[in-house]
Amino acid sequence: RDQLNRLARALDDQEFELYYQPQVDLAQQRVVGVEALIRWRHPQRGLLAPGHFLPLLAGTELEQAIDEWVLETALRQSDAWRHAGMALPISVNLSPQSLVRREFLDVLAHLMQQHPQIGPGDIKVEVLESAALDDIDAAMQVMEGCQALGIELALDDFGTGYSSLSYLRNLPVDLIKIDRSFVSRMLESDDDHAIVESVIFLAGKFNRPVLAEGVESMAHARALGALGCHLMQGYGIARPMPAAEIPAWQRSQY
Ligand code: G
Ligand code: G
Ligand code: MN
Ligand code: NA
Repeated sequence: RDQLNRLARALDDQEFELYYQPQVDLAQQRVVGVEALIRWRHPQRGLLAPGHFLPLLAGTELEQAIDEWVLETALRQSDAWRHAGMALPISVNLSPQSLVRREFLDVLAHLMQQHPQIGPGDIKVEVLESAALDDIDAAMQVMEGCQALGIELALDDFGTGYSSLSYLRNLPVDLIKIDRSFVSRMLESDDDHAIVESVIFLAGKFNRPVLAEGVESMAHARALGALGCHLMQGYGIARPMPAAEIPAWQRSQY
């Protein structure tokens, strides 16, 4: 209770921030987008990662409010980067409950109306397969509603859930993200390497682009490139950073 009140106050007091982690296409040597990752700038404890506060919010109304805040902040950032001449698609993470709430589509449609410059593919939503599992009919409706609004869908943490294969067939996702746990271990573990290789193969069979997260070094990047996966994200490429640092980072790269 107390903790929830404190988090509600943090939202009111604008203590949350979005950091952005670049996603690149190493074959084409270009930045393809950024993933928005929430942080809490706590007045006493400093910058807190989501693991310190998101779990407290699971299933609450405050969690819905934070999803709205994340979307609104990302939409504003998208407008700002467009005005600065940068085309940089932004992926956002939403709570599992939003994915299965049909009312969430109204919120989303309203937000998109307020940002008419935002075009198809400028905003992506990352979906956890575990969230879709909660209520598959509702999830399908929300996902199709997103796509109707020009919002693309990425399947996050792919490979960690139970029904990955049937999801790949049924869910209308535009991109598959290989979970970082497999990618970060792929150089030491034959098993993890085999999982990464299989996911890349499978995504190809289903005609879905695939992005590897948790690319912690250039050795990881080369190993992925050898398997035909060129879309990547990870500490070996860039850490999540404040929006203001993205333009300089991009100039320093390509
Ligand atoms: O940024 P970090 O690596 O600490 O993120 C940890 C987890 O928190 C990741 O699984 C990520 O998907 C999740 N996460 C990060 N930002 C957000 C957000 O804005 N909303 C939600 N619901 N989850 C987020
Ligand atoms: O589950 P999701 O993909 O949304 O999680 C993103 C989280 O992963 C962020 O909190 C981000 O800080 C973290 N992350 C990003 N790149 C790397 C990496 O190369 N290694 C590790 N261990 N974590 C990473
Ligand atoms: Mn994610
Ligand atoms: Na992930």
